[in-house]
Amino acid sequence: MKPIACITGASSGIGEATAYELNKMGYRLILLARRADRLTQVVNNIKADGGEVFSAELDVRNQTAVADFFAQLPVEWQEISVLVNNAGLAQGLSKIYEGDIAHWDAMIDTNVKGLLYVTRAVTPGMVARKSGHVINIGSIAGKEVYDNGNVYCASKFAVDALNKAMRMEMAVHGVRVTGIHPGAAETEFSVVRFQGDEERAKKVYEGFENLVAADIADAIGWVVSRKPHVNINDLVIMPQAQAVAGVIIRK
Ligand code: NDP
Ligand code: 8X3
Repeated sequence: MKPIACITGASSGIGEATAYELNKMGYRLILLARRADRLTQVVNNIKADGGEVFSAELDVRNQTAVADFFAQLPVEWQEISVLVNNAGLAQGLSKIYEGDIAHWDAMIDTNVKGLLYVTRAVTPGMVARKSGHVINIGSIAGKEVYDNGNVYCASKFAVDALNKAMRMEMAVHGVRVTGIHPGAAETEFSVVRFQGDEERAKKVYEGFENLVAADIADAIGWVVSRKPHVNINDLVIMPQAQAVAGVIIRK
């Protein structure tokens, strides 16, 4: 039986690219996201490529829906080997004293609480089977704070802490845990951050060669294919032109 990987936020960007990568590597895929139409496109692409997929429209912020979804998985989809905690977003860029409370709630509820809800539902099986691999998508924003990034950075610092905590607690049960921390990757991330303002989003990636989603998916593929005794703890992956979070060398 082919191993199963579950990817949250698989309807675009890094999650979508990771779905294609892990399909190529022979995983069966559980793909989750809120936008059913976009998820269906990804599922169709994978099926056209001979892959096996179980997908669902799921908002990781809804704890009851998350718990029910995993509790009700068909038996042949229950043994998840790889969990990619990828669903996440930034909302806005502003001083903390001018911040939008709804943006803060969305980031904390998705990036921190959503990741926890999914992890709580999936990892008991890994612990019981004494095997599995959790990949947490953090960010360079979880390693360095940048101007106006405050709450997004805080949410990703929390992911960094949870990644370390998971590894500490699950190593004894044979479960691997890896944090992947990208710098600027052109996905729908900035369009979402700027509430659909595509012009503003495009400017973020002007004048340098940004990362693309496939660069991160490639790293995830490498991480999960190491020998079982090897755990890649943490990968910080940056565009060559981005020296630190807030410094991009533009031509
Ligand atoms: P995208 O906006 O392209 O993808 C985000 C994905 O997350 C979408 O599939 C979206 O699906 C999903 N998502 C968002 N909120 C929820 C939710 N409540 N429930 C379920 N799924 C959700 O951006 P990226 O691919 O860039 O982002 C993926 C991850 O990478 C995020 O955690 C982001 O913080 C992180 N990251 C991105 C970087 C970048 O520069 N792009 C750099 C560092 C980290 P839907 O809207 O359909 O629910
Ligand atoms: C995304 C990286 O630096 O664009 O997490 O906020 S950054």
